[in-house]
Amino acid sequence: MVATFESLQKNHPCFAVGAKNNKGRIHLPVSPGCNIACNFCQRSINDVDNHPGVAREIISPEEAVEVIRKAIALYADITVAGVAGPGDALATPHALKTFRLIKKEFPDIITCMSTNGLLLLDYADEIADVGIDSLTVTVNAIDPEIQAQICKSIVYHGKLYEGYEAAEILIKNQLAGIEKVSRAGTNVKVNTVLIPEINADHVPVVAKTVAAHGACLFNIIPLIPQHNLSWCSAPGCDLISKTRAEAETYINVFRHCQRCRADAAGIPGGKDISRELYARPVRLETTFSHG
Ligand code: CLF
Ligand code: SF4
Repeated sequence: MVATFESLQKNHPCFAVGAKNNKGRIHLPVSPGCNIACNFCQRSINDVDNHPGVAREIISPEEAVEVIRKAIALYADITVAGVAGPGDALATPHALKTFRLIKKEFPDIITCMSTNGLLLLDYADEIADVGIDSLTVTVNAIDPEIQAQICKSIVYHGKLYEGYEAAEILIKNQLAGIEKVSRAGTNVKVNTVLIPEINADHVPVVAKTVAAHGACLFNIIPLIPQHNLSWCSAPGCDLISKTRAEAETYINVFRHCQRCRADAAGIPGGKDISRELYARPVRLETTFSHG
């Protein structure tokens, strides 16, 4: 039995509609690889950058169980165990394996997975079978012309697709996947990166469309201008507020996003305890991100 939307609003920090609920989450960096190439994504292994796609280390599903045990002992308010990268949670099998172990060891903790949605339709049945409570799908556009400016390419079932063709496949799979997992009872939140020069006017249409496909919550994430989108601007408060208000006519809107690292731990925006849980980085930087 997965958690209800009402219980997530009280117990999941990223489902608090309205005031913060001051619950904590532990991110488990078990997913190193990605199957798409977002133009804003800057992935790396380090302990200083404070944005999605960054972790101190990559851990195994078995190590993740021990990290949760330690995190709960250190910090009683952790209610959610999530996988948010540093790559895509469905691009490698480690996240689903981790959640199966978590369900056995910690049946009361809320399980949360974040994905770009390329493989969501393929894994919808397994996600339902594992009993993941909340799923975040990052949907940055539902128009392939716009999406093609945000994501350069995808690798789907072993084949590389670029530009418009890649965007069409990604959007189709995201929407069909959201519909399928929502129907199966999983709570779906959609994250949309707000990019003033590319999708600002389009974000309300994304909100309307994902709501029609079953998503229950929408989170607008301001762009961090980096990598191939370093030429774009970070949206200002006025644009963020206006876009959130427009989106809210279609779907509940989450307003407390902290653009977390893939190894974040504690209450989002509060004291982070990840330094006490993860080792210092040992691997070299690569390019690439998530929320
Ligand atoms: Fe982590 Fe994401 Fe789950 Fe939350 S974060 S996988 S839904 S438990 Fe939350 Fe962090 Fe924003 Fe993500 S504040 S970046 S929305
Ligand atoms: Fe992959 Fe996420 Fe980076 Fe996009 S933002 S390339 S989905 S890791």
